Amino acid sequence: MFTFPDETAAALRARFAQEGYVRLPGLVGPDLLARLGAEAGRLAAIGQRRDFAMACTDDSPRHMTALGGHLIAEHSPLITGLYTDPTLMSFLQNLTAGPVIAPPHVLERHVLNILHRPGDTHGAHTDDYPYALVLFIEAPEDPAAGGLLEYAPHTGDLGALERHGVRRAHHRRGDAYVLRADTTAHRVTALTKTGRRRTVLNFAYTTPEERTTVTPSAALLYGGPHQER
Ligand SMILES: O=C(O)CCC(=O)C(=O)O
Ligand SMILES: [Fe+2]
Repeated sequence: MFTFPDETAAALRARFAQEGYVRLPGLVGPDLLARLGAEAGRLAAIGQRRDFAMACTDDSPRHMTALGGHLIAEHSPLITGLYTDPTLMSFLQNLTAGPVIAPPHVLERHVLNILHRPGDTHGAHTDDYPYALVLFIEAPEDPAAGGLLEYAPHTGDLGALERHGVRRAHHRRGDAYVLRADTTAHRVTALTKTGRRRTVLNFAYTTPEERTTVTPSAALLYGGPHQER
């Protein structure tokens, strides 16, 4: 079901600590990818279109169809099962060198983000919880079509994304990555072409020791009623 990188745990852990990011090419096998594609298609119908500027992240833009963890918990045993998959959990614990657990609110645990129109983007932010595992169900093959992850290691300063040294990563369907999401400013570049889609699952995890300050961002993007600005 999952194919983990052919690298030692120590090497991956060192890279994750240094970069706040590790790429997991081809993590999701073809059978699971097909099932997730069908599931995302079904779920998209109950997702909500979001077009607004997020006040608590310097008014960075959100343009996408999004589905929060509460709806996924209600409608997708497949996704909630993957979220706690023992092989995934033990990979994450190895990578982060410590226990990982689900955040307290189901809304934030597993979310589906669908960029499907030119200009669709997930603007600059940090996440509330430390770790994000992002799985690509659909993605443009061509980096010129946008949907690239941009991130700035070891800073929550969103301005760092405008400066020299910002990292940029292209992913294909079936790929995944892990991000140190609370201390790495990040965003997804806008789709540039019609007919391209970028659909990801974001699995959020925290640790037993973590004392998280929950921002309004998840409720604004995934909750309802929506507050347009
Ligand atoms: O789509 C991505 O690659 C990132 C998603 C993200 O940053 C988030 O859902 O918080
Ligand atoms: Fe994020």
